[in-house]
Amino acid sequence: MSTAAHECLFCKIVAGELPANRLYEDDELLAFRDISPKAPFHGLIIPKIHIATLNDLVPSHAALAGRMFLVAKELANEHELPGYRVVVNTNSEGGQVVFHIHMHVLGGRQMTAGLG
Ligand code: DGP
Repeated sequence: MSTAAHECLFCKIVAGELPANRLYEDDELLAFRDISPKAPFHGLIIPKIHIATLNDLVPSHAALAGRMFLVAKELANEHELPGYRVVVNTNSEGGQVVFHIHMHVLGGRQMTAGLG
């Protein structure tokens, strides 16, 4: 399933048309708190451009995608998370609900071993 950029929830957050508790921003990336946190710290990192899913990444996105990991590390450091988990749900079968690629960063509690 894909969502046109003009009706995408996360594009609206990027554009400032919907509020979000922003954690990090640069020219290419935005991070904000998840509205329904699954851990004491639950951030979402997104590219500002509309990319629907991990399957839509192409080689020209490599630096952008790599920088999402660097922002995850920065957020973890800034929020003093000794350990954390990053997750990219992909497609409905992978638990993806919002079709604008995003990296979940979860921490602030003990994560269970394994991924269930
Ligand atoms: P996923 O299942 O991977 O597509 O996760 C989407 C996440 O997005 C989910 O944890 C809840 C969060 N979310 C959905 N709508 C909003 C919103 O309007 N604002 C914020 N901050 N988070 C949202």
